[in-house]
Amino acid sequence: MPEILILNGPNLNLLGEREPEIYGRTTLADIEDMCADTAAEAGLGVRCIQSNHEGGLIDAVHAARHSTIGAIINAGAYTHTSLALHDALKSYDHPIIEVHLSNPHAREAVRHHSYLSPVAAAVIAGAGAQGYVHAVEILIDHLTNAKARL
Ligand code: CA2
Repeated sequence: MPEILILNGPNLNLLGEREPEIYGRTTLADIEDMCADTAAEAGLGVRCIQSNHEGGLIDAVHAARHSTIGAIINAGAYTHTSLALHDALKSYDHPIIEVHLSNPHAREAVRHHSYLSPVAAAVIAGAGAQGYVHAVEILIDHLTNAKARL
């Protein structure tokens, strides 16, 4: 079964435990299950990886280059700092959907720039956990209609 990469960055393992007023009460395991259910409807599997380390995220992207067909990424705070993750994603030749639980543009100025957005086919922000499900749907649409869009 073809797989999509669901990649989550630093501190997102704490979802549901801390700061529910910003990030909601849904755990990362719940989000991964929701993504798996939506992907399965399209005959796709998911590979879910969370890392608190920049290099761990980069290694996950490299490992997925030839074994996944698209990616959903919430790089957490590395979104706003990591040129290295940007470079790794540039070498990933499949559609990427960037997701944020909150809307970084409605928060501090330091969160307004994303190193990921230039390499993303779409960005979803502020839709909470449901944003990941939308991201899977959008990724499936990109994979299905890629030829028609050219
Ligand atoms: O809104 C998002 O999804 C973010 O990517 C979350 C990052 C933040 O740095 C970005 O600006 C926007 C932070 C993730 C922290 O996750 C936590 C989860 C539970 C409790 C505490 C932090």
